[in-house]
Amino acid sequence: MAPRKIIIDTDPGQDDAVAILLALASPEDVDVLGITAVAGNVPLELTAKNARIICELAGKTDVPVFAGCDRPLGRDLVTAEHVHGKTGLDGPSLSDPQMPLQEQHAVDFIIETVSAHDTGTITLCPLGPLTNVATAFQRAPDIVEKVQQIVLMGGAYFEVGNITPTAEFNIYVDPEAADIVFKSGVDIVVMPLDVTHKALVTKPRNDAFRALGTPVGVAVAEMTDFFERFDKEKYGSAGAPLHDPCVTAYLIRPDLFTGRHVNVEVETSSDLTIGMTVADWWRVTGRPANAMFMGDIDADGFFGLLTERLARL
Ligand SMILES: [Ca+2]
Repeated sequence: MAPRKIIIDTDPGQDDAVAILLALASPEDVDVLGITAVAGNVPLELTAKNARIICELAGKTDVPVFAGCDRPLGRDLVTAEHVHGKTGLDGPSLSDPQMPLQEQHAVDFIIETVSAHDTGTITLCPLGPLTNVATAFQRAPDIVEKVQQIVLMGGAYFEVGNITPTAEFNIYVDPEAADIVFKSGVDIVVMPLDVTHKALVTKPRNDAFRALGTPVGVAVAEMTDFFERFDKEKYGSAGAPLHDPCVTAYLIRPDLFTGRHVNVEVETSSDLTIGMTVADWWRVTGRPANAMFMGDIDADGFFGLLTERLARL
Protein backbone atom coordinates (compact mmCIF):
# COMPACT_ATOMS: atom_id res chain seq x y z
CA MET A 1 0.00 0.00 0.00
CA ALA A 2 1.26 3.48 -0.82
CA PRO A 3 2.13 5.64 2.20
CA ARG A 4 -0.63 7.92 3.44
CA LYS A 5 -0.13 11.54 2.50
CA ILE A 6 -0.36 13.68 5.64
CA ILE A 7 0.00 17.25 6.84
CA ILE A 8 1.09 17.56 10.46
CA ASP A 9 -0.37 20.65 12.15
CA THR A 10 1.51 21.22 15.36
CA ASP A 11 2.60 23.41 18.29
CA PRO A 12 5.88 21.76 19.39
CA GLY A 13 6.07 20.83 22.36
CA GLN A 14 8.21 17.86 23.34
CA ASP A 15 5.42 15.36 22.62
CA ASP A 16 4.74 16.98 19.24
CA ALA A 17 8.45 16.54 18.54
CA VAL A 18 8.27 12.81 19.19
CA ALA A 19 5.12 12.55 17.04
CA ILE A 20 6.90 14.29 14.14
CA LEU A 21 10.03 12.15 14.55
CA LEU A 22 7.90 8.98 14.43
CA ALA A 23 6.26 10.12 11.18
CA LEU A 24 9.56 11.15 9.59
CA ALA A 25 11.03 7.77 10.56
CA SER A 26 8.22 5.90 8.82
CA PRO A 27 8.27 6.80 5.11
CA GLU A 28 6.76 3.48 4.08
CA ASP A 29 3.65 4.33 6.11
CA VAL A 30 3.33 8.11 5.91
CA ASP A 31 4.44 10.73 3.43
CA VAL A 32 4.74 14.05 5.32
CA LEU A 33 3.84 16.65 2.69
CA GLY A 34 4.41 19.52 5.08
CA ILE A 35 4.39 20.63 8.69
CA THR A 36 2.19 23.56 9.64
CA ALA A 37 2.86 25.38 12.90
CA VAL A 38 0.19 26.94 15.06
CA ALA A 39 0.29 28.93 18.30
CA GLY A 40 -0.41 26.73 21.32
CA ASN A 41 2.05 25.30 23.82
CA VAL A 42 4.24 28.32 23.09
CA PRO A 43 3.75 31.31 20.74
CA LEU A 44 3.84 30.81 16.95
CA GLU A 45 7.36 32.14 16.47
CA LEU A 46 8.65 29.34 18.70
CA THR A 47 6.43 26.55 17.34
CA ALA A 48 7.52 27.41 13.77
CA LYS A 49 11.14 27.35 14.91
CA ASN A 50 10.75 24.15 16.93
CA ALA A 51 9.18 22.29 14.00
CA ARG A 52 12.31 23.05 11.94
CA ILE A 53 14.61 22.05 14.80
CA ILE A 54 12.88 18.66 14.83
CA CYS A 55 13.18 18.21 11.06
CA GLU A 56 16.89 18.95 11.30
CA LEU A 57 17.28 16.57 14.23
CA ALA A 58 15.68 13.90 12.04
CA GLY A 59 17.92 14.80 9.10
CA LYS A 60 14.83 15.61 7.00
CA THR A 61 15.48 19.18 5.98
CA ASP A 62 13.47 18.77 2.77
CA VAL A 63 10.14 18.74 4.64
CA PRO A 64 8.58 22.19 4.21
CA VAL A 65 7.54 23.97 7.40
CA PHE A 66 4.92 26.73 7.36
CA ALA A 67 3.82 29.20 10.02
CA GLY A 68 0.07 29.59 10.51
CA CYS A 69 -2.26 31.35 12.90
CA ASP A 70 -0.68 33.17 15.81
CA ARG A 71 -3.81 33.27 17.93
CA PRO A 72 -7.14 31.47 18.34
CA LEU A 73 -10.14 32.46 16.20
CA GLY A 74 -11.79 34.65 18.78
CA ARG A 75 -9.82 34.54 22.00
CA ASP A 76 -6.50 35.48 23.53
CA LEU A 77 -3.81 32.82 23.26
CA VAL A 78 -3.25 30.59 26.28
CA THR A 79 0.16 28.88 26.36
CA ALA A 80 1.66 26.08 28.46
CA GLU A 81 5.23 26.99 29.34
CA HIS A 82 4.55 25.48 32.76
CA VAL A 83 4.53 22.08 31.03
CA HIS A 84 6.96 22.48 28.15
CA GLY A 85 9.40 25.13 29.41
CA LYS A 86 10.12 28.54 27.95
CA THR A 87 11.20 27.28 24.52
CA GLY A 88 8.57 24.56 24.19
CA LEU A 89 11.34 22.01 23.73
CA ASP A 90 13.16 22.40 27.05
CA GLY A 91 15.31 19.44 28.03
CA PRO A 92 17.93 18.75 25.37
CA SER A 93 20.20 21.47 24.01
CA LEU A 94 19.25 21.82 20.35
CA SER A 95 20.73 24.31 17.89
CA ASP A 96 18.70 26.96 16.13
CA PRO A 97 17.49 25.70 12.75
CA GLN A 98 19.32 26.48 9.52
CA MET A 99 16.51 25.40 7.23
CA PRO A 100 14.19 28.21 6.18
CA LEU A 101 10.60 28.72 7.14
CA GLN A 102 8.40 28.67 4.01
CA GLU A 103 6.98 32.03 3.00
CA GLN A 104 3.51 30.68 2.33
CA HIS A 105 1.01 30.86 5.20
CA ALA A 106 0.19 27.46 6.71
CA VAL A 107 -3.53 27.88 6.03
CA ASP A 108 -2.85 28.56 2.34
CA PHE A 109 -0.61 25.50 2.20
CA ILE A 110 -3.36 23.31 3.67
CA ILE A 111 -5.94 24.70 1.24
CA GLU A 112 -3.67 24.39 -1.80
CA THR A 113 -2.47 20.91 -0.94
CA VAL A 114 -5.92 19.43 -0.31
CA SER A 115 -7.26 21.18 -3.43
CA ALA A 116 -4.44 19.89 -5.61
CA HIS A 117 -4.86 16.24 -4.63
CA ASP A 118 -7.61 13.74 -5.41
CA THR A 119 -10.52 13.56 -3.00
CA GLY A 120 -9.84 11.26 -0.06
CA THR A 121 -6.06 11.23 -0.34
CA ILE A 122 -4.89 13.77 2.27
CA THR A 123 -5.01 13.17 6.01
CA LEU A 124 -4.68 16.08 8.43
CA CYS A 125 -2.93 15.39 11.73
CA PRO A 126 -3.55 18.22 14.21
CA LEU A 127 -1.41 18.03 17.36
CA GLY A 128 -2.30 21.43 18.76
CA PRO A 129 -5.19 23.89 18.86
CA LEU A 130 -7.34 23.52 15.74
CA THR A 131 -7.01 27.14 14.56
CA ASN A 132 -5.17 26.47 11.28
CA VAL A 133 -7.49 23.65 10.21
CA ALA A 134 -10.67 25.54 11.13
CA THR A 135 -9.43 28.64 9.31
CA ALA A 136 -8.72 26.58 6.19
CA PHE A 137 -12.23 25.08 6.37
CA GLN A 138 -13.78 28.52 6.79
CA ARG A 139 -11.82 30.07 3.95
CA ALA A 140 -12.19 27.16 1.52
CA PRO A 141 -15.27 25.11 2.43
CA ASP A 142 -14.85 23.09 -0.77
CA ILE A 143 -11.76 21.33 0.64
CA VAL A 144 -13.69 19.84 3.59
CA GLU A 145 -15.21 16.95 1.62
CA LYS A 146 -11.86 16.26 -0.02
CA VAL A 147 -10.05 15.48 3.24
CA GLN A 148 -9.55 11.74 3.74
CA GLN A 149 -9.47 11.85 7.53
CA ILE A 150 -8.48 14.01 10.48
CA VAL A 151 -6.53 12.19 13.18
CA LEU A 152 -6.09 14.58 16.10
CA MET A 153 -4.89 14.74 19.67
CA GLY A 154 -7.38 16.58 21.84
CA GLY A 155 -10.22 16.34 24.29
CA ALA A 156 -11.07 13.88 27.01
CA TYR A 157 -14.07 12.09 28.41
CA PHE A 158 -13.21 9.85 31.36
CA GLU A 159 -10.04 11.86 32.12
CA VAL A 160 -12.08 15.07 31.84
CA GLY A 161 -9.42 17.80 31.64
CA ASN A 162 -5.84 18.91 32.17
CA ILE A 163 -5.85 22.70 31.70
CA THR A 164 -9.17 23.17 33.50
CA PRO A 165 -11.14 20.57 35.48
CA THR A 166 -13.16 19.82 32.34
CA ALA A 167 -11.03 20.74 29.31
CA GLU A 168 -7.98 19.36 27.56
CA PHE A 169 -5.44 22.00 26.47
CA ASN A 170 -5.69 21.82 22.64
CA ILE A 171 -9.47 22.13 22.62
CA TYR A 172 -9.53 24.69 25.45
CA VAL A 173 -7.17 27.08 23.64
CA ASP A 174 -9.48 27.39 20.63
CA PRO A 175 -12.89 25.83 21.31
CA GLU A 176 -14.52 27.68 18.40
CA ALA A 177 -11.99 26.15 16.01
CA ALA A 178 -12.55 22.72 17.52
CA ASP A 179 -16.31 23.17 17.14
CA ILE A 180 -15.89 23.92 13.42
CA VAL A 181 -13.73 20.83 12.93
CA PHE A 182 -16.00 18.48 14.88
CA LYS A 183 -19.02 19.75 12.95
CA SER A 184 -17.24 19.57 9.57
CA GLY A 185 -18.44 16.11 8.60
CA VAL A 186 -14.89 14.89 7.97
CA ASP A 187 -14.07 11.38 9.22
CA ILE A 188 -12.37 12.18 12.57
CA VAL A 189 -10.24 9.99 14.83
CA VAL A 190 -9.61 11.47 18.30
CA MET A 191 -6.78 10.64 20.68
CA PRO A 192 -8.11 12.09 23.95
CA LEU A 193 -6.45 12.17 27.37
CA ASP A 194 -8.28 8.87 28.02
CA VAL A 195 -5.73 7.27 25.69
CA THR A 196 -2.69 9.46 26.17
CA HIS A 197 -2.72 9.18 29.96
CA LYS A 198 -2.12 5.45 29.40
CA ALA A 199 0.92 6.13 27.17
CA LEU A 200 3.30 6.90 30.03
CA VAL A 201 7.04 7.30 29.61
CA THR A 202 8.11 5.11 32.51
CA LYS A 203 11.78 4.91 33.45
CA PRO A 204 12.42 1.72 31.44
CA ARG A 205 10.77 3.28 28.37
CA ASN A 206 12.83 6.47 28.79
CA ASP A 207 15.96 4.33 29.22
CA ALA A 208 15.12 2.52 25.96
CA PHE A 209 15.10 5.84 24.08
CA ARG A 210 18.43 6.86 25.62
CA ALA A 211 19.93 3.45 24.91
CA LEU A 212 19.48 4.04 21.18
CA GLY A 213 22.63 6.11 21.63
CA THR A 214 21.79 8.33 18.66
CA PRO A 215 21.24 12.10 18.77
CA VAL A 216 17.51 11.43 18.24
CA GLY A 217 17.30 8.79 20.96
CA VAL A 218 19.15 10.94 23.47
CA ALA A 219 17.12 14.06 22.61
CA VAL A 220 13.85 12.16 22.97
CA ALA A 221 14.99 10.79 26.33
CA GLU A 222 15.94 14.29 27.50
CA MET A 223 12.72 15.83 26.22
CA THR A 224 10.52 13.23 27.88
CA ASP A 225 12.60 13.57 31.05
CA PHE A 226 11.89 17.29 31.19
CA PHE A 227 8.23 16.82 30.43
CA GLU A 228 8.00 14.19 33.13
CA ARG A 229 8.94 16.50 35.98
CA PHE A 230 5.70 18.36 35.71
CA ASP A 231 3.49 15.33 35.24
CA LYS A 232 4.93 13.37 38.11
CA GLU A 233 4.21 16.27 40.43
CA LYS A 234 0.75 16.79 39.02
CA TYR A 235 -0.55 13.27 38.60
CA GLY A 236 1.82 11.25 40.73
CA SER A 237 2.04 9.02 37.68
CA ALA A 238 4.80 6.65 36.67
CA GLY A 239 5.87 8.96 33.87
CA ALA A 240 4.84 11.64 31.41
CA PRO A 241 1.91 10.97 29.09
CA LEU A 242 3.17 10.99 25.51
CA HIS A 243 0.11 12.64 23.98
CA ASP A 244 0.78 13.57 20.37
CA PRO A 245 2.71 10.50 19.18
CA CYS A 246 -0.55 8.56 19.58
CA VAL A 247 -1.70 10.35 16.40
CA THR A 248 1.22 9.33 14.22
CA ALA A 249 1.33 5.84 15.77
CA TYR A 250 -2.31 5.39 14.76
CA LEU A 251 -1.39 6.01 11.11
CA ILE A 252 1.17 3.22 11.30
CA ARG A 253 -0.49 0.75 13.67
CA PRO A 254 -4.22 1.52 14.07
CA ASP A 255 -4.61 -1.86 15.76
CA LEU A 256 -2.85 -0.44 18.86
CA PHE A 257 -5.96 1.64 19.66
CA THR A 258 -9.57 0.90 20.49
CA GLY A 259 -12.49 3.25 20.90
CA ARG A 260 -16.07 4.04 19.99
CA HIS A 261 -17.61 5.82 17.04
CA VAL A 262 -19.76 8.37 18.88
CA ASN A 263 -21.05 11.93 18.84
CA VAL A 264 -18.60 14.51 20.16
CA GLU A 265 -19.53 18.14 20.65
CA VAL A 266 -17.42 20.98 21.99
CA GLU A 267 -18.62 23.37 24.69
CA THR A 268 -18.03 26.92 23.46
CA SER A 269 -20.08 29.10 25.76
CA SER A 270 -19.99 27.97 29.40
CA ASP A 271 -17.53 29.82 31.63
CA LEU A 272 -17.31 26.74 33.80
CA THR A 273 -16.77 24.03 31.17
CA ILE A 274 -15.49 25.90 28.10
CA GLY A 275 -13.54 23.60 25.79
CA MET A 276 -15.04 20.39 27.18
CA THR A 277 -15.42 17.60 24.61
CA VAL A 278 -18.86 16.20 25.36
CA ALA A 279 -18.48 12.66 24.02
CA ASP A 280 -21.63 10.55 23.97
CA TRP A 281 -19.65 7.49 25.05
CA TRP A 282 -22.77 5.67 26.31
CA ARG A 283 -24.80 6.74 23.26
CA VAL A 284 -27.58 8.28 25.31
CA THR A 285 -28.40 11.29 23.14
CA GLY A 286 -29.27 9.94 19.71
CA ARG A 287 -27.01 12.60 18.20
CA PRO A 288 -25.23 11.28 15.11
CA ALA A 289 -21.74 9.86 15.54
CA ASN A 290 -19.10 12.20 14.13
CA ALA A 291 -15.84 10.86 15.55
CA MET A 292 -13.97 7.71 16.42
CA PHE A 293 -13.20 8.57 20.05
CA MET A 294 -10.38 6.35 21.27
CA GLY A 295 -10.39 4.98 24.79
CA ASP A 296 -7.55 2.52 25.08
CA ILE A 297 -4.05 1.80 23.82
CA ASP A 298 -1.66 -1.13 23.78
CA ALA A 299 1.03 0.93 25.53
CA ASP A 300 3.78 -1.68 25.28
CA GLY A 301 3.11 -2.06 21.57
CA PHE A 302 3.13 1.71 21.17
CA PHE A 303 6.47 2.21 22.92
CA GLY A 304 7.92 -0.78 21.06
CA LEU A 305 6.93 0.83 17.76
CA LEU A 306 8.32 4.21 18.81
CA THR A 307 11.69 2.86 19.90
CA GLU A 308 12.03 0.68 16.80
CA ARG A 309 11.22 3.53 14.44
CA LEU A 310 13.25 6.25 16.23
CA ALA A 311 16.27 3.95 15.94
CA ARG A 312 16.19 4.51 12.18
CA LEU A 313 16.85 8.26 12.38
CA1 LIG B 1 0.85 19.51 20.74
